[in-house]
Amino acid sequence: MTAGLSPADFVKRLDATADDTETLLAALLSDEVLPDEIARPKRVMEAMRYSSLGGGKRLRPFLVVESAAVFGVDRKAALLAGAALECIHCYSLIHDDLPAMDDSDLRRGRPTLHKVYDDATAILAGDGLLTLAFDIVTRDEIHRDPAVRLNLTRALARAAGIGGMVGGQMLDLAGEGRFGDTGPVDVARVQQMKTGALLRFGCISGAILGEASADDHRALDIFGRALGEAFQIADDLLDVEGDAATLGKETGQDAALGKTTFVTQLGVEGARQRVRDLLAQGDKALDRFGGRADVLRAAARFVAERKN
Ligand code: GRG
Repeated sequence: MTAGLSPADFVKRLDATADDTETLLAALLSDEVLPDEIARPKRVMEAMRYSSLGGGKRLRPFLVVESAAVFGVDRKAALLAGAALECIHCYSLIHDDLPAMDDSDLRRGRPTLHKVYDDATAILAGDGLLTLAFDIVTRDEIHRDPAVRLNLTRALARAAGIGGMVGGQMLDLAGEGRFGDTGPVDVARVQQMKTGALLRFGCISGAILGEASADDHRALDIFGRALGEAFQIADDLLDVEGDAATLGKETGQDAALGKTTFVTQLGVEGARQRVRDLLAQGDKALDRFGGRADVLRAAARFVAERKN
């Protein structure tokens, strides 16, 4: 763990942001109809709350809040941007669990949404969370300057969309051979898009909200990419070595699907070494921020060493 922040202090900070995010999401997902909305149907609202509340590490909101803290951004604004990012993350998990995608029964230690409701409700709950995210990032409370809100909105769209998470999911499905032989899988590229793009957004969002210099923005970009890859390698390692009860989802799924992962490519020891290299890369990028980036450094270690 990084000097200046004990593991216990890090967990306290992570938990505090998770609690604040939970409260905020509960308010954003209330049944109260907003101006220009017509009605919020009970079933879709309940489904959205089922998948967004009461679970998850809230790592992405934490990255938004802590990258924003580097630039002294108002915590309330950062939490709101973090809640938007978490909405997109939760939507991606709902859709990923559907029979047409990964067909998973368990998520965050509970039955998946389509098992509790049905496929149609799960698709609509995911769609609802995705669109709500874009409602949130355009709100005045995010930043007084509409140009900053626009930058944030565009960055979020690019992270979540065809050139980011959605595109990565498409490449991942193709890599499973679902659409015939589409050639060798570029694991690093798939994961950079599918999982890395949202994590990277979490790290650069602070620079956007803080109207950081181009060099500071670039440093967080490098850190965010390293953290994203480390997260995915840790995920691949957990699929091989993790414990289903701690993880809250089935393990061994990659092997069952015959998937190419960082672990199949690098081996377990090679994957661990790559994580160490990525942590060093991330630390180096953060050097310019000194102690202001201690929490981000600790976050990268948490991501690499996580057990769930
Ligand atoms: C359906 C468009 C679409 C995309 C799905 C991200 C994704 C793309 C699918 C998730 C599949 C998966 C389990 C990927 C591994 C990495 C990952 C996103 C793990 C879950 O993230 P955590 O560990 O989860 O941050 P919590 O529950 O803590 O929020």
